[in-house]
Amino acid sequence: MYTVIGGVRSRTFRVLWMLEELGQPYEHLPAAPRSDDVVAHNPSGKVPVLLDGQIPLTDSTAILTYLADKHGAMTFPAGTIDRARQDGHTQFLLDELDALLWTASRHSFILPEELRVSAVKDSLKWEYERSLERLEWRLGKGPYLMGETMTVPDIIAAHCGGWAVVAKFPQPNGALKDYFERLRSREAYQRAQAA
Ligand SMILES: N[C@@H](CCC(=O)N[C@@H](CS)C(=O)NCC(=O)O)C(=O)O
Repeated sequence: MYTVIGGVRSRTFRVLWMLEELGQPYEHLPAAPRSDDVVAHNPSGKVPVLLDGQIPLTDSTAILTYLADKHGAMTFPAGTIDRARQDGHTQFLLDELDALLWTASRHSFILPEELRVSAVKDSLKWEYERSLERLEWRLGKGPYLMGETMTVPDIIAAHCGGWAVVAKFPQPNGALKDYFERLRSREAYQRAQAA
């Protein structure tokens, strides 16, 4: 049995969505970052944490990859060219979407107030807009980043897209807007949100 620790309005959502896509049962403990329930399994206090039985796993991308490999879905097999391309999309998203959004969050409400530099958000938004152009190029004809098969990076992309709405970052048009809407309209996405 899996236990997912972390609130739905965090990167924990990625794990909940993946488990819904895989049709795997899980329990959800919506604990706040740095709370005792989180620190007990992850000394950094960060969420998500996935308990596979009693074993804690951390870091959303590692968890998604583990689940996809273990259940043989939402991924191409390790050691294939397709997997290398899939992992390239994942790394791009972490470097060029997730990192920008996370830096903006840190300068909004994570860092001690005296260390926050609000002005940095203008350059992050500018960079994010360029990242969206690159993502559209990577998507090509779609419907998913890896063509007909939905995989791990699609979950990260759609999560970052939703995060960008909350963070008031630039929003995509055209094919990329349709792509995000296609992912958000999935039943598994809706079920994860209801968590
Ligand atoms: N790379 C990690 C980042 C985890 C992370 O920073 N999570 C945030 C919530 S989305 C958190 O717990 N922040 C609390 C903190 O930084 O103290 C992942 O993808 O899981």
